Amino acid sequence: MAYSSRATEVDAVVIGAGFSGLYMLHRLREQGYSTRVFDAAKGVGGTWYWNRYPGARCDSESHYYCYSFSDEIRNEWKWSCRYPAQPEILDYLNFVADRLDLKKDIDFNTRVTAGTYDESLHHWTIETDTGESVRAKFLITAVGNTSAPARPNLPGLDTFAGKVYHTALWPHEGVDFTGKRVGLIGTGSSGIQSTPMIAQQADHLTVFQRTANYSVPARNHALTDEMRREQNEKFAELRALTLNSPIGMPFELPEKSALELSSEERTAMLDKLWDKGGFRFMFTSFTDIVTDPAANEVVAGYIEDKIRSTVNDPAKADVLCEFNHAVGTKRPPIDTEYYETFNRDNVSIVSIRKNPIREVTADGLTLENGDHHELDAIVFATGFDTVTGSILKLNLTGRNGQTLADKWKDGPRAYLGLASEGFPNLFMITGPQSPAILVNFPVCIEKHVDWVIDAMEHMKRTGAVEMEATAQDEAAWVEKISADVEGTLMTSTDSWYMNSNIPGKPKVFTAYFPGMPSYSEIIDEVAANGYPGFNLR
Ligand code: N01
Repeated sequence: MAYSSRATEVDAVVIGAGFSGLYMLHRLREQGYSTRVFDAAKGVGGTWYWNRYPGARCDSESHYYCYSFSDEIRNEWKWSCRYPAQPEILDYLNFVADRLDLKKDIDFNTRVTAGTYDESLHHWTIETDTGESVRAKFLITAVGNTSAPARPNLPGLDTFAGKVYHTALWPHEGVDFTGKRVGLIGTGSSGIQSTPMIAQQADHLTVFQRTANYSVPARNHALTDEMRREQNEKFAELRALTLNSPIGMPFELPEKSALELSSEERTAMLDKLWDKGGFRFMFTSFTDIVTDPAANEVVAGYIEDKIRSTVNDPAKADVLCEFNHAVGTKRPPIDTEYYETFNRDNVSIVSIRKNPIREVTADGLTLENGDHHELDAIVFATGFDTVTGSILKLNLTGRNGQTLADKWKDGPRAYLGLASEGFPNLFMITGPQSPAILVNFPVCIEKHVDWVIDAMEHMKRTGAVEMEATAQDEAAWVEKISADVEGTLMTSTDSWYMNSNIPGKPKVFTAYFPGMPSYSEIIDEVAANGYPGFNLR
């Protein structure tokens, strides 16, 4: 089929132009598939397009939070620092899109509103909010896992006279909080990153905390030419470590249980990693943090001591240490001066765990016990309808008129985290029940995109027009997802990993837990053996 960015019949439609969608488009074009890409945003970037809140920066380090597929791109791009801020990552994705000339094939400002599979014609019909209807043999979702912002429905919010913001829908022109009394709700990664920045500007910042989090210092720093040269020279070695790592980061794996070491040895290990900063603290210290409650307590206790020695006011420290879950069972936040910020006179912390917000009034928030906080602005750092939210919003209907929403009403069902029975020729990049949310995203993205391309090429070679997961293999995969995480501490916490951050969502673990290397082995073997678990027709 001749390639046309305006064709209404194409080989593939890709939804999303972030890290996943851009690489997917590049590979599809390389293999000669006519493709259209839709994105609701005005530009590329996905999560990095929308999340422009003050302090937004990557928690993974720049030299591995990027594409690996092109030596040229890697050599041409220079990261400024260890953890780049959102504008720099957005610049990088624009650079990649321009370098590969991808933008001409992306329809921006266009939201996909529905997708329906026609089983007699073996194609998907994709509808958009611009009134277009496009037919495609393949539908590929590249919509991310944290891309449907969630805001609690607080009574009275519409009566609030001040400004209301959500971290994931931040105004592009920025916000000036000078002279304002700001209330920030939520202490996940977004709240923890934005707190120090808002505090520097606002007249007063009140952080409303439902769950105390365990944050570790990032220790961001500029990269010198020497550091960049070393990272480049060691690329092959670091890539090997990355591919061998459960979380897709070039870290040496931990070797010992926290309980095998003496108290002095444990502290020395944690001190070293605390000083180094970032995810290494959680992922390279001990083997058993999320499997053994005693090991978990060692790490949680260490962080609590750090918080208490950082925060001068013991009452504030008490609130910040009001832990109710095991460390590592929610996505670990990485911060820059988060706890230090509570030493400022213009910053307070309010626990809303047992004393929740009762209502919003014209001039602020009132808690259940009647305490009232006068505010000029409210910032929701309350996260997302994670993992399934953005996929379900696409209104997909598969064979026999079954909707994905109906099929997934008790939780996602996605064979290998890539496909779902009843929805032929639908592939989900970083889909539910893959390891994506527990892994450095670009690693999982590149693996998924390459796997999907191989599957499409296999279909081309064998003359198959339809590829669909079998109900039986999908059921076994869904069972495996739960079985793999059973007995760990991960299931003991309400978290977005457990699908339980949004009221009403079924509480199920949403990721493949054993890590990226074993997952890659499984999906590679499926490909090598002619795609068992799929019906190819
Ligand atoms: O969202 P979250 P996020 N009343 O869901 C609270 C990625 N990310 O945007 O824990 C009061 O983690 C909620 O409380 P609780 C990263 O993967 C990456 O911060 O549910 N509070 C929690 O404190 C991350 O994990 C980066 O009790 C309410 C907070 O809001 C994911 O995105 C940066 C509430 C939500 O935390 C999501 O992070 C930022 C309510 N009704 C994000 N509802 C980088 O790598 C929710 N909360 C840089």
